[in-house]
Amino acid sequence: MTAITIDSIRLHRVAMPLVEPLRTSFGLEAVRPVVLAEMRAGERVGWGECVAGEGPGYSYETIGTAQHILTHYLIPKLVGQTVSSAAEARRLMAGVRGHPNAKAALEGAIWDLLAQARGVALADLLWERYPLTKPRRDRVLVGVSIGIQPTIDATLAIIEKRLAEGYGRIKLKIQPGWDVELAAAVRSAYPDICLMLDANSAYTLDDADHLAKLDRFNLLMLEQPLGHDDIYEHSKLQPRLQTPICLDESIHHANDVRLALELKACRIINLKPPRVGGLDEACAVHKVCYDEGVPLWIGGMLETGIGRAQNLAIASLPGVTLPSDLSATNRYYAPDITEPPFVLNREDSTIAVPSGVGIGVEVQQDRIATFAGRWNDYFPAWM
Ligand code: SMG
Ligand code: MG
Repeated sequence: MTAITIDSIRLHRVAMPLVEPLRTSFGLEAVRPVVLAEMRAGERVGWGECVAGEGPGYSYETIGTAQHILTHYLIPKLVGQTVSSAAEARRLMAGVRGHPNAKAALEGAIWDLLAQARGVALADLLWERYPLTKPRRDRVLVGVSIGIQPTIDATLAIIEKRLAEGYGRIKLKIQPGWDVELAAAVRSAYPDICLMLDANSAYTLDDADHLAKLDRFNLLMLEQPLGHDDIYEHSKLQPRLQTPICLDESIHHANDVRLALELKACRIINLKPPRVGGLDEACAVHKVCYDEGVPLWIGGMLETGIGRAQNLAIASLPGVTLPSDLSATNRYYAPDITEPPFVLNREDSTIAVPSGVGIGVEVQQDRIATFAGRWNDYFPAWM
């Protein structure tokens, strides 16, 4: 087994302005605060990304908690250690409860280093984690996520633009007051597109009859309608809907998937590696879905090229059967901090999985310096 010795870990804080801000039921993201982990092992450098937001809107983690936990608890546990698998690194970090986004940033850098040490692409290393009989893919099916807009006409205009770019699956963010009418307008303009909705926990079980009105729009799925940490009430909602429920926020590890399936709380799983604590647990979630034949896709957190390369690698696994929230670089950042940019293959709505060793993209240190210089303009409270 190839081992790496972690010599140093340095955090970089970058403020990344989004090309197109994303409004969800929990708030507006216009500039993403990103904490990057640069991990050195001998001559090699591995990179990881922390996706925690500025505030605790999507999950309880924030850029403040992530920096605190990384600096004072996680990094000291890893520096100087020799590991031959991400699972070993996880065991070293296990004394820290929770904080999956912070852990995932470090684990991502470890996977990058392990893949480099083996001389393979990250996607190949992930494929080897559990026995899988089917091969991995070289390109993955992707869709695009569209935030809450001021008007339905504005939404229709963005959908038009995204379809013209070649995206074959459209996801719309919804919230109470911005749901049935929106879906009806979009369906009447586009009767055949692959369409799904994401509520980011904006409803309660009392809204079940209202949510059932969405059934007539032939939606691919309805993502996380109820509580951000709930599985039980989703199991009460799913039988009242024809539309498949997909759980996002509520899934923190493979056993949450097992529980959700046992309770029939959903029919589809959204897997975000940072939400489950990193790529190792992400492989475990993938394995459950692969074995059980449960439809699975990879969610996005507006990652830079570092996190996106890692998400593409896991999206290449054979159990990922639905389009993932992995859009082209130009939908997020101009420029991004990695090269080359990810481009959409418009003929089949796919993006190529990086084939180089490690994460397979080149991190641009000069751009990190530029975006780090903008941190104080946007996030002065988080020095
Ligand atoms: O990375 O393309 C992307 C964003 C996809 O809509 C997206 N993610 O709940 O699934 C989700 C949201 C969370 C984004 S908040 C940063
Ligand atoms: Mg979601």
